[in-house]
Amino acid sequence: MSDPAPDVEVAEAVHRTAEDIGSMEIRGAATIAAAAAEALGAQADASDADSPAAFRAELRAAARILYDTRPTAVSLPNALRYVFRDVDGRTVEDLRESVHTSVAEFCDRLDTAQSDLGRMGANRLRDGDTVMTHCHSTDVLACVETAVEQGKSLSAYVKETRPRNQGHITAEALSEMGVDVTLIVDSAARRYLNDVDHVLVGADSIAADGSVINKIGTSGLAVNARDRGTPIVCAAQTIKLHPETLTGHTVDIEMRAEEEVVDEETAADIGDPTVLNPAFDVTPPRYVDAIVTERGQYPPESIVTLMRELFGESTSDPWAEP
Ligand code: RI2
Repeated sequence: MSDPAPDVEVAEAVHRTAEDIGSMEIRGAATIAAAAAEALGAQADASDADSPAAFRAELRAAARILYDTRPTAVSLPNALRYVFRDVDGRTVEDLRESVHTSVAEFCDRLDTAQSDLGRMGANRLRDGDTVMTHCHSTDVLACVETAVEQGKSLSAYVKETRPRNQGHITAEALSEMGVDVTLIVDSAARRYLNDVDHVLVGADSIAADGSVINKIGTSGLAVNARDRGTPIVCAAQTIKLHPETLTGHTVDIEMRAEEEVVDEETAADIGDPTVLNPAFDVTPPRYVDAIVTERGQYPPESIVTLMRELFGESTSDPWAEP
C-alpha cells in the first residue's frame, strides 16, 4: 500500500501505536482493534486541519498506517471501518467530536461483546472440567473467568505456543483466576488430550466457510483433538468475522521474522537453514465443534448467516484514497 501524501500530517501517537502493533507489544485481535480505534481518536485530537477535507485526509492516512501493520487479524480493519462509518460533520470540530463518539462506542461494544461471549462460553464448562488452551486469547479467558465466577472449579493444560510463548501470559492469567494450571510444550498436547474436556482457542479471523484462522499450531491441535474425540471450541467476538471472505477473498497469513524462531548466532551454528515463521494457520470447519460469539454459539458451517446479517455483502476500505 502506498505511503500517505507527504503533506498529510499523521499524529505521533498513531505511528507509536502502529509500531507497537507491528512489534506485538500490542497484540491479540481484540486488543489490536481497541488500540487502532483509540489511535484514530488520538489522530482526531492532534489534528490542526483547517478544513473538513483535510481532517478526513489525515484520518484516512492514519487508518492506512494502522491497517498496514498486521495482515491477518480482521478485527483491525473492522475496527477502522466501524469508526469511519459514523464520522460525520460539517466542521472540523464536528468531525473531531464524531470520531470520539464513534471510538468510545466501539470500545464499549468490544467490552460488552467480550463479557456476553464469556457468559455463552461459560455455559459449556462444568464444575471439575479440564481445558486445553493455545496461545493467549482474551475471548477464551472471558469464558473461563465467567465459569470461575459461577463457582466452577477448573484445571487447564496451557500450551506454551512457540515461538513467542504467549501461553505464558495465559498461564499467569488463569492462575490469577484460581485455575489449576499445567504448562506443556506444544508437542505434548496430543499426549494430554485424553485428560481434557474442551480445547479452547481464539481466532484472528473467521472465514465465511467457518474456517478458523488462529495462532500457528491451532490446526494441528484441532486435528489431534478430533482424533481423540475432544471437543474444540473457538471463542471469537463477531469483530473477528472476515466480511471479505463472503466475496471470495482469502485471508493473508502473516509471516514474521526468522529471529523469533532462532537467533542469528544459533542459526549460524546450525548451518544457516532457511527459517519460516508463519504466525497463523487455517483450521477447516470440520475440525471445530462450535464458534462461540456474543450473539450465541454457531456450528462453524452456519457462521456465514451471521456474517451476512452483520456485514452485508460489501465492505468499505476507509483507508483508501477516495
Ligand atoms: P483475542 C492472537 O494473535 C492469538 O492468535 C489469539 O488466539 C488471537 O489473537 C485472538 O485474541 P497474536 O496477536 O482477541 O498473538 O481473543 O498474533 O484476545
